[in-house]
Amino acid sequence: RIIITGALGQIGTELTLKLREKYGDENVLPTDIKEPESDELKGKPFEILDVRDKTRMDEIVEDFKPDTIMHMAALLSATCEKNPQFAWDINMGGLVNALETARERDLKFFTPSSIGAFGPSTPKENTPQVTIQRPTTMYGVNKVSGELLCDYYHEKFGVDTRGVRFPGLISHVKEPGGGTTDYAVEIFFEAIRNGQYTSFIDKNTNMDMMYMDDAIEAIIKLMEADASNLEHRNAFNVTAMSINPEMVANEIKKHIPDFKLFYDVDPVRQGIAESWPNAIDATEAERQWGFAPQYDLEKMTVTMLEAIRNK
Ligand code: VAH
Repeated sequence: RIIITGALGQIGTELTLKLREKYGDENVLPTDIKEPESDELKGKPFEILDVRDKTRMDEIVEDFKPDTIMHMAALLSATCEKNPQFAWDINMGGLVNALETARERDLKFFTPSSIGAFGPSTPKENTPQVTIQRPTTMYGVNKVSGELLCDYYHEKFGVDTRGVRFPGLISHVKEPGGGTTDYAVEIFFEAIRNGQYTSFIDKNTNMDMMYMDDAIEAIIKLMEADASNLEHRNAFNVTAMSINPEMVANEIKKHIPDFKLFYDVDPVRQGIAESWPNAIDATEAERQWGFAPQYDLEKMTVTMLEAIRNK
């Protein structure tokens, strides 16, 4: 039985749908700070929860009696730079409450880290699983602190904590909000709606990305992996492709030949992007728990354009 925080977020939405399908509606309790709007989430078990409210978290967990908590509630990189103190409050306050709940009730624990946990002094190509992590964004400080705290809860209290460092995630069910990699989602929606897109990230900026189906599969695969195989825990490098705006535009043009890509670079998000790796190495995740993404840029583009057309 799984409780999810941040269940209305970009990952949380599809994670909820997939887990319900896999384990049954009655075994999955999505929570978030507001009621669901989409029909798919309405009418089934759901609870309002602000992850800063430990008392409420305890009440919900006492009632639902999960064996696993998937802590997805967090603010993304660009949002964190706008209000770093609030970001610390949500991202770290929420994480501590979720970890304490897992410790007190012996729950299995998942929370995502990010390529944002790396900084300018991290090797940019084939970024190793174990390497220097001195991020220069509040989001990155939250993510690297979160990784260390999750490892601490495992070593000190025996909590079964597991995590992945997600790249930019591309989805059409729920669009992201406040991320640096959001250009790679917006470009597909704009291509269908307007036949053009103005990118806030510059043309030769390479970042790791992954299609959402591969991200959800990775979470499930990691959580079902035999703990004795895990030499790392928080958090595994995972990625499916390293791309830049020009590469996405060229792939879109195979389907929409007149598509036009323009640039209006946002210095804040460009600065964040340039502090991150260009391409990380996911071989440890592949080796230790069988991580195997199915979508490359070509397949993701076909899938995104078709899904958005049908929306
Ligand atoms: C962000 N989508 O842009 C998130 C993610 C690696 C990027 O952490 O902040």
